Amino acid sequence: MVFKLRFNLPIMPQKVKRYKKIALVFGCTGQDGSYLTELLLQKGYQVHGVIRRASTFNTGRIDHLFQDPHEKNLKLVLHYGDLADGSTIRKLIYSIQPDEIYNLGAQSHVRVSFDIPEYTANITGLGVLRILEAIKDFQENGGKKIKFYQASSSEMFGSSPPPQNEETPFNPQSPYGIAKVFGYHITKLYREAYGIFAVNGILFNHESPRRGETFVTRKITRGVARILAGLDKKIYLGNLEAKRDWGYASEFCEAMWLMMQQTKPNDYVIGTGESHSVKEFLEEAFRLVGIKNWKKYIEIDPRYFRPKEVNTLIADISKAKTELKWKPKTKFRDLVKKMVKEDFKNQSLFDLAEKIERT
Ligand code: NDP
Ligand code: GDR
Repeated sequence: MVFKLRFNLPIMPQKVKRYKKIALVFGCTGQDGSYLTELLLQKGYQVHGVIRRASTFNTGRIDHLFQDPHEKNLKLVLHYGDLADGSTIRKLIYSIQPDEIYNLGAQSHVRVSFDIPEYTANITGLGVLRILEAIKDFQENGGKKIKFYQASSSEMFGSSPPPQNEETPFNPQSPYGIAKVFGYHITKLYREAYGIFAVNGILFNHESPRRGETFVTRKITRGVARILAGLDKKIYLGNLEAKRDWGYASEFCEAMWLMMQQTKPNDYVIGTGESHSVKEFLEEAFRLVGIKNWKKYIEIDPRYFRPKEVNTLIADISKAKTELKWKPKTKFRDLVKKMVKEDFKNQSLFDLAEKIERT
């Protein structure tokens, strides 16, 4: 039977299920999206990823997972879409009928959100509502239950003193943080008002060799590698005093999946419980290559200061430890090492990369 709907989109009967579950991932080309897609494929899911049309290739982080669309029984299927485009989001949900939707898509750069606040609010904030509305509509019209994960952020806590947990008040300090607070509340509202299985993962900073090159950790590890390769003389940075709770992205994606496997939907803080300053990150990255006087390679450029800063973030992950049985494994020093090593390989500094591995 085919149900006709007010938006004229039919809910087609489900095809024979070949996969354990079907997931739809917004932001599959990002740092987290790539790790999550890997994880879901390993778990036997069919993954549908939403990619943005761009004039250059933007799938570098998932190229190793790519399958020729002409193959049969595709495990990874890519679709064009955009969080600004509600009608396509709706179409994707009706045609794919996923069991789980992960929204990792966002204009995710805090500093840039001061330059493009309206766009950030539209994508990072309203984008969440567009997905939730489509899920609500789908379910109200006889579609199956779909679980929803929202990538919420420690930036929502902003100036609230650490440690921060699920009960800490939000005091966001950027258009990005404010857009994420909207995403958080709208997710909670759709859970409570419409009974949708919708969860917020409130994730603290998490990094990896796949981290975007303009976020501070990757800027530093890439910068050190480029200096050692003779390509650059300095790294230009902003506020070195800010403290962040930095974890390893791949492990954090496991926490996302765990949240979606609980019997009841809930919100969870995910982090390491340890905080380090940008300065400490610099010290550690340069220490790995035997440079003590790192200051001579750093120049402060005011353009990287933010109109308002978040000083210190430290996660209290008691709830996730108890209920999800999740805890971080990678310590700060190992994270820096992992990132520096990969950036050395990217600059073809293989001997140095090996040396770092042995330290
Ligand atoms: P990235 O910036 O690496 O990835 C963001 C993803 O969103 C990319 O796939 C990007 O596509 C996509 N995207 C951007 N704009 C749009 C749009 N208009 N429509 C559809 N997709 C879009 O972020 P991370 O992987 O680091 O983070 C994942 C999510 O988690 C984000 O929502 C981020 O705000 C949030 N978060 C991240 C934390 C972190 O420390 N990494 C901590 C807490 C929350 P494209 O590749 O084409 O640019
Ligand atoms: P953040 O990460 O703003 O915490 O957001 P980012 O790496 O951009 O900044 C961390 C801290 O470093 C300081 N800093 C600089 N930052 C950048 N990007 N570039 C610089 O040159 C520089 N110099 C100093 C910043 O001022 C800041 O204090 C990240 C993103 O992934 C968000 O999407 C996510 O929600 C939060 O983490 C949790």
